[in-house]
Amino acid sequence: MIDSLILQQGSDWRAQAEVFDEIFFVFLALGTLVGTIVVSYTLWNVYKYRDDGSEPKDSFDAPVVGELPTGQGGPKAKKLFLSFGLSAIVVISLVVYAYGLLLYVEEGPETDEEGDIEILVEGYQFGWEYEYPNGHTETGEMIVPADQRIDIQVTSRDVWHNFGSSELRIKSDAIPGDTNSNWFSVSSEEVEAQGGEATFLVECFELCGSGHSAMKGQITVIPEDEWEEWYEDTEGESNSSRIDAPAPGGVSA
Ligand SMILES: [Cu+2]
Repeated sequence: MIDSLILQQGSDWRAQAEVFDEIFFVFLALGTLVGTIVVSYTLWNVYKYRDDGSEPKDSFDAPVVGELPTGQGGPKAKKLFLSFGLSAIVVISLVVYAYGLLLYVEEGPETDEEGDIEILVEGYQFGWEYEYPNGHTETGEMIVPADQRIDIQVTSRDVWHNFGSSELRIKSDAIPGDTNSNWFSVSSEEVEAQGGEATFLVECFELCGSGHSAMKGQITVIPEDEWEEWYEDTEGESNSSRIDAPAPGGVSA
């Protein structure tokens, strides 16, 4: 199920949403399994050691208050060792597994530097402005190609905002004078599935003023060749407009 979602670009390319969905699924499955075993074992013992009114057998080794169930050999110690060992294996495996995936989310997939697209995201009261490497700016809608790693540098020109898209599982603080890096990537399969243009809602996740709840934007993902055409056109535009006036906005230092 998860394999089919993996991006085609390279075998180790996975969108953040896929990684987080996998972590959620693994924790849910293991939690359900362990929970079922523990509850079943408890109920079985409740039944096995129920008070049926008869006298306790002499061989029954009842637990005593203050007794530590260790180091005495026999079945008790074995059981303790087994449950401790299993718990440790499960917990340590989960930590290593989840931490490895989170490191991947932090750093993002490998790219050849040429293909990297870095977009400056600047929040303001109340909207989002995107600046492309060629200086072109868009307001509200970020247009990006499919099958590419998109790097974003998030900042703000006034107060604290938070740039996020729930569907893409990305979220970054937008703080004046500071930039936060993040990345995302959408496969061409996803773009095709949404009819040649995949759209994702962008919202502000930091209460920033009276227009906060309306501070929405959109990430639009289109096929790579279409995007390149669009991007070349923007280059012409921004070059001519840059001569008339210096580019407004941009990242303030
Ligand atoms: Cu905001």
